Amino acid sequence: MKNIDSISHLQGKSIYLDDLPTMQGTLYCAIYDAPIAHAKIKNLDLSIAEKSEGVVKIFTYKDIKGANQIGGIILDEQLLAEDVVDFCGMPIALIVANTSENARSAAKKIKCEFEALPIITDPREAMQKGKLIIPPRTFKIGNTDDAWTLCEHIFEGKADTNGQEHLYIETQGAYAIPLENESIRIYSSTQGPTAVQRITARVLGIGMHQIEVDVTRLGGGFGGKEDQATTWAIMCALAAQHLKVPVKFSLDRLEDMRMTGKRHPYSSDFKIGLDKNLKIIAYEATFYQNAGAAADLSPAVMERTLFHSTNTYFIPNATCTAYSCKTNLPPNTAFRGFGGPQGMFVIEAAIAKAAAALGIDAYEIQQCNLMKTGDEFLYGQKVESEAIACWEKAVVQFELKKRVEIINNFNKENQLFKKGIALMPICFGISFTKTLMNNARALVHIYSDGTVGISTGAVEMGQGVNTKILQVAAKIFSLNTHKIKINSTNTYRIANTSPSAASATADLNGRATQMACEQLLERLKIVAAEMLNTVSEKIEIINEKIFVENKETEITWEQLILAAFLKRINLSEHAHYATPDIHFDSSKEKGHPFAYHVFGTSIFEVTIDCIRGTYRIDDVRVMHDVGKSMNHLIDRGQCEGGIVQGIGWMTMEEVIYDKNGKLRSNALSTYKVPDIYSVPKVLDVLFHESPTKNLAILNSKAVGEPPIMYGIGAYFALRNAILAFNPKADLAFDAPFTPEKVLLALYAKTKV
Ligand code: LUZ
Ligand code: MOS
Repeated sequence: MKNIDSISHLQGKSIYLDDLPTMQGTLYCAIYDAPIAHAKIKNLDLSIAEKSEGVVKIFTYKDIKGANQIGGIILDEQLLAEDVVDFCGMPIALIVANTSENARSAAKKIKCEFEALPIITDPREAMQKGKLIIPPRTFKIGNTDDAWTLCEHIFEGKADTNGQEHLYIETQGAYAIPLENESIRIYSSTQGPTAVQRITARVLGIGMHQIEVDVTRLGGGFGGKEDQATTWAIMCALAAQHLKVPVKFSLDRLEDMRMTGKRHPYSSDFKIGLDKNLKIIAYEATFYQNAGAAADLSPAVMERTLFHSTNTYFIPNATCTAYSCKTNLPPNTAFRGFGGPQGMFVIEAAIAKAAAALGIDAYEIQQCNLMKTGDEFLYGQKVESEAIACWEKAVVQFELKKRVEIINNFNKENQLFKKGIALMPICFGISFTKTLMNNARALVHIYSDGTVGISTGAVEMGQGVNTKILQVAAKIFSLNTHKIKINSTNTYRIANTSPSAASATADLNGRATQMACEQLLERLKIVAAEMLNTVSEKIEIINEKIFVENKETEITWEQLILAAFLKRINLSEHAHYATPDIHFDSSKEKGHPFAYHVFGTSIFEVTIDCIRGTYRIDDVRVMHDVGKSMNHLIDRGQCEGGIVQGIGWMTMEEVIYDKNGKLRSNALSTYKVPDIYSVPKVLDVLFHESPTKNLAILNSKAVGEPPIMYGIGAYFALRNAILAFNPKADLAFDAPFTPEKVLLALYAKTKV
């Protein structure tokens, strides 16, 4: 089945926030944001701006009736700065005017004096100065201190990854409409409607029941709208509360890039020990996460780094520690993978370092350390592993041996071009790491004409979740998909939602939908049995026809629904699903936090121009664990998109803040994202089918985040190509591998 949105997307008919018809009298926002990364606000002068054309009102924190506090996990972030700004782009004043243009031009007329304070942009410096968001955490298994003596080879090093701009095509935005009795309806481009509802209520000083958040779809989220869509929704709601008129705000691209947080950059240290058979005996890693100026989701992101710090390898002795470091950058936030990729890069760097020193290929180390079922992660969960199955299938079906031979021959014959190959196995835990978030609800109405309307907590952001939910209902009712509609995500219909995140949205909301539909179906079978003088166990509904003991009857779905309606049978159901059997004890840092894991192996081949440092990602081949895919097109799309986004993070996307905390890569002219030309010539995704014990929706495993981590293979393939040219080069692990860095590495000094 195709994505239900594909035709309307193609025709430009899909409705996004900015497509909503605006009501008469709507006003528009702009933000005056901090031009300096850390400073006391000495004198804020709004007088000229207030007289600017079209300006209705300029709000500061003084206008907030509730709390000036938007922190989600920790209450440490002001909506509008009071006395101090602590990152460039921090909102100070909200300008509301009759047009966006007038609001923005008034913002430029605000004058403010600042008294500069010291600026920290480096996480290690922040850690040394004691600036931490939360106390450090350590996950461990076995005893690394004792294990080093058992190791034949020990290697140490440092590995850094940079941030990543979400670059959702639809920028952040919201539209707030004041209703009677202080209620407000907010249309928001958010992954977390309940987060918007909860925190707007806090800032406005009203109850959550006064706030209706409605989301039709997003033009991309990637984590950037899990927490950080809230700010803009509150800005609109705050103005609507005071002015009693609808207020709208869509950030332009530069505002969005400047004011919102990104993927967390990490700087990390590692130490790895292997025995003579290349088994990893011991591993230590220390992660310094650059959280930015407030917690946002950083503690949870840091936690997932620890969960994924050993990737897909069984390591009997591992100790991993993470620090969430407070710096003067915009608060960094969720981004596809949620800290997992940052953790996985470091163990891959450790393996690459060991392989180079031992004069072998990294895949020899990777292969003999893959987890097998029953092996334990450093957080205590025993794995049901598809790691070896995916790896072996990839090696055979994609003919690794032959490819390595071709590449070796090419490198022997060519001086000015070099090829590199790398394998990247992945393992990603599915479930929110906060156990309490793993639940969802669905509301299913069957209307008296036999059509069906479904509401869930899932937000469609292009990932195809609505299509999957529709498939669930269509399958259970055996109903034509045209008779089913997935409605907007709305906090009046579905309450207390978890954000659409953690790759778990289709699992959680799909299971709730499945439960609601199954309850309705049971009820309908009783009605059908009465109509046909039989018992409900003998009834089946197939393609909108009622069957008794496999024999088709004259009764149609529509007739059955009408009959049920006339009998005053309840044709609506609301179901709640909570993932069973998951738990985590953070006092011991042990438990069983994930419903299951997703596995896979990718093979990357690249070619470098050794004169220019330019390169091509030639071929990418992936064996990806899908369980039993319920929608091949959507799952393939998620894999392809994730892989290209991962390649972008690892090779070309370079978020640059200067020492003063100013974003230099602040536009698409200075920040390069993958385009159609960056897509590898060959991008082969094959699906590996695996058992799932019914924790995935219809046994179709989660697919949203895992593929981004394949992209790490691009980094190591480039590294291998460089080493083919300059075998003794002393190379740092410092992603992204931009052409500049590749060029410098090709001619890097050799080790002494
Ligand atoms: N968001 C979250 C996530 O709040 N918790 C998680 O564990 C998570 N994992 C991945 C992506 N978003
Ligand atoms: Mo996400 S990083 O699943 O919002």
